[in-house]
Amino acid sequence: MGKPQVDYRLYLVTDSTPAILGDRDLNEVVEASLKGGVTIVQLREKKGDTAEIIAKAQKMQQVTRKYNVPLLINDRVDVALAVDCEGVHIGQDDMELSTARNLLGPDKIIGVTVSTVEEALKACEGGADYLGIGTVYATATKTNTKDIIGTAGVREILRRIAEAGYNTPAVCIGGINASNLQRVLYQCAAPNKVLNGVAIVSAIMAAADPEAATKNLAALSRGPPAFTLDTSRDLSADADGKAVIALAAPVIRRIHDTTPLSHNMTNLVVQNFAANVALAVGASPIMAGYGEEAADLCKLGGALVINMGSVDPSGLANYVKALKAYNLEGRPVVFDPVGAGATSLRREAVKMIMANGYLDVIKGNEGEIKTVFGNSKEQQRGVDSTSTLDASQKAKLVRELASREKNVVLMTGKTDFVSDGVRTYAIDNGHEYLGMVTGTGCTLGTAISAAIASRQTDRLAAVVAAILHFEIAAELAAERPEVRGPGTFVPAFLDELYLIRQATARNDLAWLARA
Ligand code: 3NM
Ligand code: MG
Repeated sequence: MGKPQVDYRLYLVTDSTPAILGDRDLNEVVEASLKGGVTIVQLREKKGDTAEIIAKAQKMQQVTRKYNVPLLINDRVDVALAVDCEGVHIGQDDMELSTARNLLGPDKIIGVTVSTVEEALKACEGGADYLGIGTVYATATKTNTKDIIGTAGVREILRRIAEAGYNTPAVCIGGINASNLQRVLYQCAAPNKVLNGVAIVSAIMAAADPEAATKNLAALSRGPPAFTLDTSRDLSADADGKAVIALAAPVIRRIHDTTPLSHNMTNLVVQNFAANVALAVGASPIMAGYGEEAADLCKLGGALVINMGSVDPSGLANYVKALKAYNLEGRPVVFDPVGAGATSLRREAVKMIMANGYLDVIKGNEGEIKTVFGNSKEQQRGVDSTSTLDASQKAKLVRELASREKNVVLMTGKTDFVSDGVRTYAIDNGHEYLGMVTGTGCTLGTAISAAIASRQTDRLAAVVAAILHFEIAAELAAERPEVRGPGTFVPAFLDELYLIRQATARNDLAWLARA
């Protein structure tokens, strides 16, 4: 007979607890999901007598057979044997894979939950038919999970098993829903191995209309994510940067015309300055650090800045809440990992933030970007930047991080390096006064948020526009006769940000000749 060919694309894991299923009938919800396009079903019953679970499995099998979709049983090899369904899914605390295989024989499907590279390699070696990798994002459905590994953790597992020569199919699980499904598939992809699908509980089981929810998820799992269309490949040969510079004026004009919301969760030092920079570039600032508020604010068409300059544990919880709200709404997020390597709390914060959502832009100095990349063993001093990399190493680092995160990465410094993983630009504009005033790096994050909130197409071009606007304003301000140092520089800088915007709105682009 042999093993059935399995399509893992949209994997339903059932949950009959009242919090998820409500008062609906389990089989009716499963049938609706099958109509909607679920490709494999796992019956997951954590409570109940054996006879009861067997009865549930038999009933469910009538439905899955009707749709010709495999049925697996969570944990319970005995139940799978009793009903002769297609296989089981076992966790790390369940029966050994080899024992399950001996009991079930070669033709049954055995999936294994893994959350580390070691567990994954062991499962592949032991002949698992597929891996369930998780937990991707924190989820209310399962709170006793071992580890939140984020898309970066999934990608690392895929990369390592492929390197070891295994082609075992894999799905990921934990917090996947319609708002993040495409990002998850996209971000989890390693250069040598992609995910075969996603496993979902609540986004289907708890949906008001499970069939419609599944249809939507199935469609999303097929199409390319909208945000990838954002990277215009026709700029990939833009070696001298002319094409990207030409996009700066439309970006700035659009901020001017649309006044996007710039929602800042930022540090104590720069609140006022960042709000003034937002106003000067034509955005509407709100400084709101309370995570619950993000559920409303994310609906206003703006972008979020998470600047962890004054992070503490409650602040971190707020960032994660806001990040999820913006991700859910599909609105952009700028992450400024201030002082990322300086303390263990900050390193933990970077990990938590990166594991809990998608960041459209990551900006930081060399030390911060190194920490985000994960290869920095040196402890940063305060939040000042120290430099050890040469220009080509910096370009390589931002390109690799952007390519890994599928986003835009900006490393600030005397020369800024910015990349979307394909195109990488070095920008030499700016003035030393920017380094003598506190919060200029942070407020650049605010300017970037305005640009990506109002961008129409190219995300990298929007970031470059914000950098040019900001740094050329600094040059023009520093050259003013009344500016004699960092103190007089600040008001002149705000003026120049404003004047550049006004000039650009009139299509006077003389300032851009400095780019
Ligand atoms: N296993 P939802 S997370 C059943 O990490 C399960 O192994 C997990 O539920 C793991 O799709 C999880 O509602 C629950 O987030 C996933
Ligand atoms: Mg289990």
